[in-house]
Amino acid sequence: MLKNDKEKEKILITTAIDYANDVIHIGHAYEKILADSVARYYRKIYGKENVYFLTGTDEHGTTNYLAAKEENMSVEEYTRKISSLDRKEIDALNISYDRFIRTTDPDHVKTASNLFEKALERGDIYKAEYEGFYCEGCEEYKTLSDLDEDKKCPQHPNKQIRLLKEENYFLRWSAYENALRELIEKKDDFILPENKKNEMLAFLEQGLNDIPVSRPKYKVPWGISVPSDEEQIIYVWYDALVNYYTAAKQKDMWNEKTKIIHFVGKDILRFHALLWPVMLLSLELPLPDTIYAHGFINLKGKKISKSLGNVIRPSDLVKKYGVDAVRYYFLKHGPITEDVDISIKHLEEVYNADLANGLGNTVARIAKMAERSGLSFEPQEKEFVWQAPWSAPISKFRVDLALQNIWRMLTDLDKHINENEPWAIEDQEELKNVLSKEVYQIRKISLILEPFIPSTSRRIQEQFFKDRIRSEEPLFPKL
Ligand code: ME8
Repeated sequence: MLKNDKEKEKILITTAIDYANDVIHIGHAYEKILADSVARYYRKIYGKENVYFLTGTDEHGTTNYLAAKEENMSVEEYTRKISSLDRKEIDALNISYDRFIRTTDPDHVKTASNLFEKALERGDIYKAEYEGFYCEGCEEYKTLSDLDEDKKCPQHPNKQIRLLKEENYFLRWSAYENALRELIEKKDDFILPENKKNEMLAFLEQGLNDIPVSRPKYKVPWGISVPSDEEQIIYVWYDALVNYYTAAKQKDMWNEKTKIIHFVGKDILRFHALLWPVMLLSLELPLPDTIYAHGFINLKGKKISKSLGNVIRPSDLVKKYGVDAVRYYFLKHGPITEDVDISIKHLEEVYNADLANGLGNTVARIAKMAERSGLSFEPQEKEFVWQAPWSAPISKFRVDLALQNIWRMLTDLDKHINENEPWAIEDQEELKNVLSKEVYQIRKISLILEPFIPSTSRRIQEQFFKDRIRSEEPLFPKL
């Protein structure tokens, strides 16, 4: 067994929950595909019932409120609509979530207000006045050094920065500075990839000030009220982060027996690595095991955004190339560690090289030779080789490297075919011997492909796990 693969009984895998201000694009979708492949992989190791995979929508706060206003819709109606369109997008990608949580779900509203009240009772949340620069895009107060020369947020240059002076509830963030530093420095794999850890430590070096965790209702009318103070709304990040706990608690999965893994984009690592642990520490709740921060998908060097008009919806790609081609492309070439620039041209090149030629061609060759031989190939046990060298990189969530290993296995298989030339073997016993090895290997590969390209994996299994193997339609017709 590989290190770290089964040190706990259960596993909880989450993605960030997307703002319901607009339907998700392929950037958001990348995170879902990545987390989905990891969840599917771990279901094989831990058993289906011991893995819980959570995704959803983040529906409160100014971002969503203003988007609804712009569309002249009530915010309830608007966020319901976007949330359901998001869900269609991720369903198109065959994402096997166990729950799609909405922060407007009654159980979440209750949990978020309960946790807030508890922290208030314990004295880790207190009321005071605050003055500062607020970015409604980030839903966060900024210091002057966070802003660029003309006092705009570098992430949201189109949004106005507001100077706010208001009464808020504050979280005693500063009291946890040392605890956070120790956590980040000492806890193995707490922040991955490794280089992101230093970014968080550098942030801590600047020192932490207590931060507001509520906004006055007359300014932000859309959110969860502070139960003991109806004039205040819980800060959207405090509310949103609690979603993980809301869902996991119900399944008895927010505890020391469960390995908790959050997948997030690099822009929100800070909230997950520095704010969320403090919220949990202040309530004496268990901490996540890993926060994995991936990079950004860009198009022609530019951030994907509605205002730039370069948004691509996952479902449109799926319609054109098929779900597994889209999953494969992003898993193999997505921003797992650094930002990547993607293009339709590159997607099509990868499709032809790795899927039509690589996998598709090898499967077709073996099926054709097995059919022609007239021989029978008794199916092996569908026993999965999960903890083999090919899967080692998954313990650090490097699914791209795992796929590289699987494609190396395919190349070796092709080499085996070319070197043994089964089409030229006349001796039936020898032919059976050579082809059996190849059939065995493609069956094995079909099984290990399941977490990444589940529909294709199933198609190959249906074709090969029988005595008489037949040629079928190509898995990935050439473009
Ligand atoms: O941040 N490439 O929501 P969000 C890769 N609601 N990932 C991208 C991306 C891109 N081009 N664009 C966005 C929020 N993402 C909060 C999260 S969690 C408790 C609350 C990723 O809709 C982004 O990094 O702005 C984040 O992980 C996720 O999509 C949702 O972004």
